[in-house]
Amino acid sequence: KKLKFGKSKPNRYVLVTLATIGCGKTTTSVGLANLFPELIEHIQNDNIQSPGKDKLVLAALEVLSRKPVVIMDKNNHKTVERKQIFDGFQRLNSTIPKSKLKFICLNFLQKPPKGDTELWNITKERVYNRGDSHQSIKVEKDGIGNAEKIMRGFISRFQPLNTSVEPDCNFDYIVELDAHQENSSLENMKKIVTALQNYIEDLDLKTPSETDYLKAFEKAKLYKPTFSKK
Ligand code: IDP
Repeated sequence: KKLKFGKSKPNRYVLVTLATIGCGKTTTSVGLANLFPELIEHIQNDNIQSPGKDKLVLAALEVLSRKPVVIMDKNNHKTVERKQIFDGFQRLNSTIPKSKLKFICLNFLQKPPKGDTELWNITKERVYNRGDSHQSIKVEKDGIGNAEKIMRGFISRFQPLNTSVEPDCNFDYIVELDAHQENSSLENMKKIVTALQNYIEDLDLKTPSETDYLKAFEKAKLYKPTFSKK
C-alpha cells in the first residue's frame, strides 16, 4: 500500500507525550509504531546526544517528510518544554502549511503526580525492573536510589496540562491516558488508536485485532535502546 503522501497533502500529526518517568511513554509509543509502521514513527529525546533545543523538533520534521504521524517521546512535564516544541515548529518548519500541522497531546497523568502513592509505586517498580535498559538511568550500575532521586525531581517540577492558556492552548486535541494499571501501556495504545480513528479523517488506521495489540505490546516491552549516554 502506498501513501499518497505530499500529493494529496494530508495533515501531519505531532503526538506529544506529557508524563513523568516510568509512565510507559516509550512502551506505548513503540507499540503504536509496531502496529502502524508505515504511518507512525517514534522519536525519543533520550536517543539524542546532548539534546539541543531544536534537535527533537528537527528530528520530528524529518519524520514528517516521510510519514504522517510522529510521536515525540519526552516527559514534557514543564510548560516551558511544551512551549519549546510549539516555538520550535514555528521557527523551523518551512515545508508543512501551518493549517496542515496538528498537535495532539498524549496526557498520561490525569492528576498531579505529587503525593500519588499508587503511581509512585508502579512507576518505581517499572524503572527498577527496566534495570540498565535506558539511555541514562542505569539502575544496576548506579543503584535505585539514584533513579528515585531523578524520578522525584520530575514529579516535583511537574506542571499539569492547562489548555485554557499558553502554551497548552495550542494543542488541537488531547488524548486522556492513565498510567496506574498493571498493563496501562496496552490500554493506552488502544485508547490512542481509538481516539485517532475518531479524530482523524485523512489517515487509514485499521482497527487492530486483540492479537495484533498483544504482539505489538509484548514486542514494545522488549525494546532496548541502541544508544547509551553512559
Ligand atoms: P517511560 O518511557 O515513561 O519512562 P517505559 O520505558 O515505557 O516508561 O516503561 C518503563 C518500564 O516499564 C519498561 O521496562 C517497560 O517495559 C515497562 N512497562 C511499560 N508499560 C508497561 C505495562 O503496561 N505493563 C508492564 N510493564 C510495562
